[in-house]
Amino acid sequence: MSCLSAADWALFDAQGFLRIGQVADTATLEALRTRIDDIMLGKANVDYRRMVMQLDSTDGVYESAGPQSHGFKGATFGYRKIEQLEADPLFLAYMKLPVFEEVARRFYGNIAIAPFRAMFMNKPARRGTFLPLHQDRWRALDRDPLITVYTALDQATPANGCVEVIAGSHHTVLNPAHANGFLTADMAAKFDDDPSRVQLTLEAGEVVLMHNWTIHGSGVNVTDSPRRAFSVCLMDAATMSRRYNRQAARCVLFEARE
Ligand SMILES: O=C(O)CCC(=O)C(=O)O
Repeated sequence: MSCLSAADWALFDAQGFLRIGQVADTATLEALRTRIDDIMLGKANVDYRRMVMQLDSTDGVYESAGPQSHGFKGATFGYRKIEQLEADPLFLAYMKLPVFEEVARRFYGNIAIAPFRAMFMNKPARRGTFLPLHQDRWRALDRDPLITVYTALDQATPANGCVEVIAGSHHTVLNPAHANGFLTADMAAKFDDDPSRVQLTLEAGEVVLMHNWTIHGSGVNVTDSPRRAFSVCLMDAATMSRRYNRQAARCVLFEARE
């Protein structure tokens, strides 16, 4: 039986994003939060050499966040981003939930589907880095990943730097020349007072499906609690990286079906 209806998909197609509610039970959500905290503190039984870990900026400026590179960078809750969480069994089990396979197959059909990235995004308490408006696309890939499954691990609000999206912006790539889909400052300024700008205030555990071309960004966290999220971008497992001249996938999440 399908978890999502034709009406859900019609709304997704119109908006470029869709809230699908809570997917994990409370215990699973708490386990994911504990696991990511343990990973940040260096206490988790994971291969840290496989994980891309980036420290948050100290001034909120995107360009001054730490390098995005493999390996542990100290026991701190001050990480901005941790990638390759498919290497952690708990996060991997969550990514494999049937509802996410249904979502992935809606975009890719019965082929093998892989995570392009399985990423923790953090706005540490009283910290965070301003994330400028962008679309999730990478010129180095020979085809665009189409769908991201975004799970709020904590409640997300404007005060703690929730994601903002431009509804209906997913039909065109605005700045195809940029390697990572970022808008120019002039392009971004046009959306300052756009009525389609939506702040994604989310409950802890709430899941949002995002078309990869939906323009989005996020602010900083002025509260005393972290705003943690888990974002999984799914792609055709055959996607090639032109930079490395090999398949971009590190693993297959959903095998091709007969
Ligand atoms: O959580 C955030 O602040 C941004 C996440 C994001 O850009 C993404 O998941 O693609």
